[in-house]
Amino acid sequence: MGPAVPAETWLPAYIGLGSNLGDPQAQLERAFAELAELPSSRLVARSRLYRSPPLGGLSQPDYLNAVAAMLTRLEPQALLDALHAIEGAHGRDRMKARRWAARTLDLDLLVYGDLKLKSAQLEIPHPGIAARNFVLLPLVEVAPGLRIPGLGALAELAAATDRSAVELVG
Ligand code: A4P
Ligand code: MG
Repeated sequence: MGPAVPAETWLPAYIGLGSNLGDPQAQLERAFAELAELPSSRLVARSRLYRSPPLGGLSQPDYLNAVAAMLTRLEPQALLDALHAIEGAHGRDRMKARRWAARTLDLDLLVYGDLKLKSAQLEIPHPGIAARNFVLLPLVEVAPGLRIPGLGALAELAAATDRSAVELVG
């Protein structure tokens, strides 16, 4: 008998995309195409694009944000490494950039299956989700029934979030 065929465990993962430099709309379009090419992964759905002023009151251009729904067989750290590689291909230099500085492309791993994880490299769910309308609105678009580990029903969080500063771009 040959070796046992490993069970195919495809898990849903949600990626937050953000850009406020170098033609953000083009950056996000390219990032979606690159996410669709990730190994052992499928791009299942993509949200529309949302424009909002920078969080944190820094003087920098407005952001465009979106969310990608994936199915993946990659482990969380391997998926994050792949996201960092895509960021790098968009000219983002993590060594030089200051935290919360303007960026050509930021990819955050928002949710990975039912996983709750907190290590030095990776926190899942991403700690910013509940406080960020520019994450909640595109996320609920692609995953209206999602329950976020530790946070509960996404639809309730999205319904309660302030929409005033977020503009749907399309
Ligand atoms: N890291 C840990 N957990 C995760 C995760 N779940 N997903 C670590 C992605 N990365 C995670 O991230 C810093 C470190 O977080 C990484 O080394 C990774 O191992 P980073 O992307 O290098 O730094 P950053 O993005 O500058 O910091 P941070 O805290 O991730 O900032 P955010 O939360 O990404 O915020 N305003 C608007 N309107 N829209 C935005 O998208 N984004 C930011 C950046 C600020 N203001 C914004 C927006
Ligand atoms: Mg980030």
